Amino acid sequence: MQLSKKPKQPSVNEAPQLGQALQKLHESMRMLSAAISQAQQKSHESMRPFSKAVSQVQKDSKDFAKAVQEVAGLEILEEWRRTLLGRKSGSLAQAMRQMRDMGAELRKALNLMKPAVEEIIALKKAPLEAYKTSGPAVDVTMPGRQPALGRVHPITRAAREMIEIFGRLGFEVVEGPEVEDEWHNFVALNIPPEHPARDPLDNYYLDDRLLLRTQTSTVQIRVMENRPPPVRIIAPGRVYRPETVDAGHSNMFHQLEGLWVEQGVTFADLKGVLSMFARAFFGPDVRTRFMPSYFPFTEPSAEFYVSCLLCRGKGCPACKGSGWMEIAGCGMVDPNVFEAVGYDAEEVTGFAFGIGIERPAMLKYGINDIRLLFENDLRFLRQF
Ligand code: 2U9
Repeated sequence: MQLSKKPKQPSVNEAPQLGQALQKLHESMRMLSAAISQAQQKSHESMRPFSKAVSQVQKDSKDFAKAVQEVAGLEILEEWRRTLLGRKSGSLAQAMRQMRDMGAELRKALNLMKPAVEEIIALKKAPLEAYKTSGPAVDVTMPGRQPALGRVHPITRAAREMIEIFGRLGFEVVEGPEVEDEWHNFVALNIPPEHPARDPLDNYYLDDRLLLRTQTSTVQIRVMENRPPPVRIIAPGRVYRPETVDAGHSNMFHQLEGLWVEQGVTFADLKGVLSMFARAFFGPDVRTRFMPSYFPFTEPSAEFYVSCLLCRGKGCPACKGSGWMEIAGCGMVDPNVFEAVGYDAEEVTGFAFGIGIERPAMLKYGINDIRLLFENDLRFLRQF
C-alpha cells in the first residue's frame, strides 16, 4: 500500500533528542534543588527577594517535566512556554532577570535550565506543526480495508471436479492448441469433406486451412500420433462453434473429452466409467441411461443421460418432461480413427466420450442461463 507522504501523528517522546533534552532539564532541576537547599542552610535565603521567583521555577519546571511528554497540541505547548519563558510572567524568565543577586550555583542551574526548556519545546513543536499543516496520513482508528479475495469460476470448479474424478479412474490430463488444422479437427476423426459438420458456416475458419477447434478430440488425436497404446487421457478445454447465443447456447464453451485405448477395452468399461463419473459428480442417487446414437468417430455410439436433477426424473420444463438430461456423447473408437493415427485396430480397442462442461455445471450449481458464465458480472461470480 502506498502511504501518502504526510507526516504521521506525532507520538509521545518521538525524537531521541527529546530524551536527551529531558535529561538536561532534570539535571538542571537537581542543581536547582541542591542550590536552594545549600543557600537555605547558609543564610535566610527564603527571605531574599528572588526566592519567591526561584521556588516558582522549581515548581513550574517540575510540572513541565512531568507533563511535557504527553503534550499533543500546539496550544498547550504554548501555554507551557509562556509559564516558564514568557517575557512578562514566565517564572524562569523572571528568575533569570534577578540572577545578578544570586549565588553561583543557582545561576548555573538556571543557565542550564533555560536552553533545556527551549530545546524541549522546539522538539515537541516541530512535529505538532507539521501535523497541523498537513493533517494525519493514516487514521489508525479506521477499520482496515477488506482484501478482495478472488474465487474459482464455476466452469473451472466443475472442470476441476471432473478432472479429479477421472484422475481417480486413472485418466491423465492432456492439453492442446485451440487453433487447429482440418486433419486433427475432421479428417483423422473420420469426418469426411462432405459432412455437414465441416460446413464453413458451422465453423470459425481463420483461413482455408486453420479453424478454431470444435471439439477437444483433436488433442487426443495428437496424443495417439505421438505415443503408442495404451492411453487413458482426458482433454478439457475451450471449443468454438458459430451458434446463436441464448440461455442454453454459447458460441464458445468447454468440453472434457475422454479416451481409453488398450487391449480388451469394451463398451462395458465405457458404461462403468461414465456411470461412476455421474454418481461421483452428481451424487449417489443419480440414475443413468445410454441411448443409441451416431457419431462419425465412434461405432457403436451412444448418448449418455442422467436422471433430471431438478425434478428427480418426474418430468419438468428443464428436461422437457422426459425426466432425463443428456450430458455426454460416447462410443467405441471407430477403426478408421485408429488407422489415421497409426494404431492397429486388430490389436487394441478403445472408448471415447465427450462431456460439455457447462451443462453439468449449470445443473449442479443451479444456473439457468449459460450467458451468466461468460459475462463476468461480479454479482453472479461472487455467489460461488
Ligand atoms: C477420439 C475419438 C473419438 C469423443 C466423443 C462425443 C461422442 C460427443 C459431445 C458431447 C457434448 C460434444 O460437448 S458436446 O456438444 N460429444 O457426443 N464425443 S464421442 O470421441 C472421440 C474423441 C477422440 C480420438
